[in-house]
Amino acid sequence: MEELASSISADAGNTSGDLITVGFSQVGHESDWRTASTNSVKEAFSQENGFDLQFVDCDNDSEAQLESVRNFIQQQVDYIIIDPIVATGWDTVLTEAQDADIPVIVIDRTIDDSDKYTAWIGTETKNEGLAAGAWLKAYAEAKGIKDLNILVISGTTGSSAQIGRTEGFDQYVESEGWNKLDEQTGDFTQDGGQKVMESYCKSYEGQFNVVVCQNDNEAFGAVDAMKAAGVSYGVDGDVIVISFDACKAGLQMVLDGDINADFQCNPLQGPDCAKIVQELAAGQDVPAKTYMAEPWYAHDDTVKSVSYTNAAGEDVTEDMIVVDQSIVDAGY
Ligand code: GZL
Repeated sequence: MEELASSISADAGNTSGDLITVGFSQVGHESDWRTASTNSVKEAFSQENGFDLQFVDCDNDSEAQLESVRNFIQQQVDYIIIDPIVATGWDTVLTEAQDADIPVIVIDRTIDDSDKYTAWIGTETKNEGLAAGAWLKAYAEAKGIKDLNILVISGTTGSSAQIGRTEGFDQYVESEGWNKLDEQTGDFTQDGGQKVMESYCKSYEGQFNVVVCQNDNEAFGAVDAMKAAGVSYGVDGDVIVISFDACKAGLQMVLDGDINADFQCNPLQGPDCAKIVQELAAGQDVPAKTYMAEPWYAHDDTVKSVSYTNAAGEDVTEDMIVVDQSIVDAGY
């Protein structure tokens, strides 16, 4: 098991007794989004803010992640933060943490087979998929595109982000009768996106006019593969490109017209998570769920807003924000 561990606790001489010790089990380092997520937690859980953070990068390895949580339990940390690589297989180790009286906070992705944790902070990824489907429907209508032949490069299989985005987008595939030619995982990485798109360009040459990448790093790779294969894409091309995350580099590609629309997933859970830990340490009640705000971006205003029924069953209408340089510069 390859575990990249780094303790950023205070240097040796520190009397950590006056610091709250927190173990953070992070998915890995697969994307720009993940880097922003890690930095957000490390900055919020600094020694200056009263924390001794033990950080483990689980390198997208679920076994390593379960072991990192067990190690935190053995170290008797005060709190455990988990961003779960996959949504299932958690109840046993969460029971062990509960038995050890260590509160667990889940950030970003969800755990779907256990409720033995104190709080969750993240985003509703099904809404991201629904908003993308609603945007594509409106965009195709506005452009007079009758037939949509769609290729999907999905995220890490079994992660709540992959499950949610697929579930939401597929609701439109079904209801609109779109032709989804294929869906293969790119594991949320640029290399994964490139490899899948290279294969798609061979297997589906001339048959597709939409590519949905479930994060920006996959889109970076997919665009490189289409360029190499002589396939035109983006606002002036034959293939519509949809992405998720809306990190800085992704927003730049939206501004440049290489990505048509990008649905943000907010990675900056650090401050909210630190606030929850401090409230727990002070014996206060904390919200069980905290949802992060997430805007939707597009290259232009062909579609000014998207209307859909969200994961909570509410009919919503949300603006599409046209990207300009100031938005890119302010990106994470
Ligand atoms: C989303 C997050 C995903 C991002 C990817 O909630 O877990 O993992 O979309 C990241 O960029 O790798």
